[in-house]
Formats: sequence, structure tokens, C-alpha cells
Amino acid sequence: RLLSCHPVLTLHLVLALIPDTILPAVGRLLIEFTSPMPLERVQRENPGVLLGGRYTPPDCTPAQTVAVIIPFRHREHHLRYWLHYLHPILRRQRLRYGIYVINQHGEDTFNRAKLLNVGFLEALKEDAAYDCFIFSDVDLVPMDDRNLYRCGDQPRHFAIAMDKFGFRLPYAGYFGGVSGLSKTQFLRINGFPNEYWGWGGEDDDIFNRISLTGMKISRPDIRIGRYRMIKHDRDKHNEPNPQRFTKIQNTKLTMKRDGIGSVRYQVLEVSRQPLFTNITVDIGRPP
Ligand code: UD2
Ligand code: MN
Repeated sequence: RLLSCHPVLTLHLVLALIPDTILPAVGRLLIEFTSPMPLERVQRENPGVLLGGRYTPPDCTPAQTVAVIIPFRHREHHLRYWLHYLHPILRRQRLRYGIYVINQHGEDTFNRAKLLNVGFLEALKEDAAYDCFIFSDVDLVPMDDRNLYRCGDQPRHFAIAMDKFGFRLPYAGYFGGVSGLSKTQFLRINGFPNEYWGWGGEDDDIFNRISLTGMKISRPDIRIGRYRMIKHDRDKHNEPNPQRFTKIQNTKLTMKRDGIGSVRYQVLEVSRQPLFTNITVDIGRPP
């Protein structure tokens, strides 16, 4: 426990000391979504993960405590793949972490960014030690475990090379998929917008908030920030938001009043599952 969890140090030590044959997978991973993933299997394969999806490395002291926040509704089969792939990766990365699935109650229009705001506040209520927040779509799995799920001195964009975009960044200001901000960085931008109902635009608004506060996005190497997205159709009640193009022109005006400081919601249930904490929340509906 005296050793701090420096990834580079640990990886190199491991590489130097352990023969290749028993080395845990490090680097490129084989990711596929063919047969459905039973939760019992994921549970069996991750005995070190504690109730609520909490984990602490047994042999070193991590510098950060990471809350992973997943916006969610009706994607149970995606969540099972996500848990199956991500728990072992996060354990190998020597993280102290917790997994929070923020489940939008009801069938009104989906609101990804508002759910992420709820996740930030509710994770902190669970454990005030969280100082790094990773926001991940439920359908995105990294293809390389050197893509470290931690925070740095600038907001981090992890999902930069997705299969669905031909393993390239679709545009320079893209910040969707998986991103990470320290508590301080998140509060500096007043969190995320609450007023993007339906699909699209909220990630660009977050990018604008970061630029407008003088921060810069940090990204992994393009060969490492690779992701697979589980193929899916557009969900019901998450139609493209027609207001998104005008809204992202106005971030400078809206970010002061719309954000973590103004989010209103009602928690309906907190349930600690073996591999994650589920928080079901009523976030209202578009005006
Ligand atoms: C893109 C971005 C995503 C976000 C979105 C626009 C990628 C890989 N991701 O996702 O970050 O900016 O566009 O809003 O480009 N969800 C549910 N249930 C629903 C609807 C959404 O759980 O009914 C969650 C789930 O975590 C999902 C995420 O919201 O992964 C984004 O929705 P999507 O996967 O339908 O949108 P997509 O793939 O175009
Ligand atoms: Mn998706």
C-alpha cells in the first residue's frame, strides 16, 4: 500500500519482472459484441469489485478517486458488455473507482448532459473523495488499455478514434463519447448544460465551455484512443434536437445560468448492484 499507483512505473515493473506468458493483457485488446453477456459471468470474473461497483487496488495507493458516470435508459445489454470489458481494464489501470449508472426515469425526451450533471452530484454524495469524473456512453469500449481513465491538468477526451468514424477524430472540436474532468475543472465550467433535450449538441456545448474558460483539451495518442461502439439504432425519445445548432452558438451567454449550479431533479432510487450503482432519476421534460 505504500507504493503509489503510477501506471508507467507499475507497467514497466510488471513487464520487467513477469514472464510474458502470465502477463495480463496490456495494450491492444480484442473487443467484440457477438453473444449476449450474462451479468453472472461478469460478476464471477470480477470478484475484487465491491458492492456498488467500487474498487481499490490492494497493493498501492492511487493518487485520484475516479467516478465513472454513465447516462442511461433501456440499454441493459450494452451495460453488460461495458461492465465485462471495463472492470478488468480499470483494475489493470490501478484505479480507485466507482461506477454510476444514471438511469432516466419515464419516457420523456432523453437528456444526456443533464444526467451527467446528476451523476457528478450524486457520486459526490456517495463519496466526497471523488476528484476525477469520467463520463462515458454505455456503448463505448476502449480497444487499448493504455488509454488511462484518469484526470490531468486539462480536461481529457478519451474516445478520439472510434470505429464508426473510421478511427479518426470527426472534427477538431469533437468532445463526445468518453471524456474526463477533475472536480475543479468541472466546477470551473459550471458543469454541463441541462437544456439540451434529445440527441446532439451537448458535447459541443461542453467543448465551448472548456474553451471559453481558457482550458485546452488533452487527448491520448491516436493509436491508443481507439474505441468500438456497439452498433445500435437511434433510441425512441432521443430524436435529434433541432435547436442544437443555434444553442451551441450561445454557450457564452447560457453557461453562467445553465449548469451544475441550476440543475433540478429528483432521485427516485439508489441501488447498489454488485458491479455498479444504479441511480434512477426524474429529470423532468423539455419546456
Ligand atoms: C453520440 C456521442 C455521444 C453524444 C451523442 C449526442 C459518439 C460515440 N457518442 O452518440 O457522446 O454526444 O452523440 O447526444 O459519437 N442513451 C441511453 N438510452 C437512450 C439514449 C441514449 O442509455 O435511450 C445513452 C447511452 O449511454 C448512449 C448515449 O446516451 O451511449 C448517447 O446516445 P447514442 O448512443 O444514441 O448516440 P450516438 O451513438 O450518436
Ligand atoms: Mn452510441
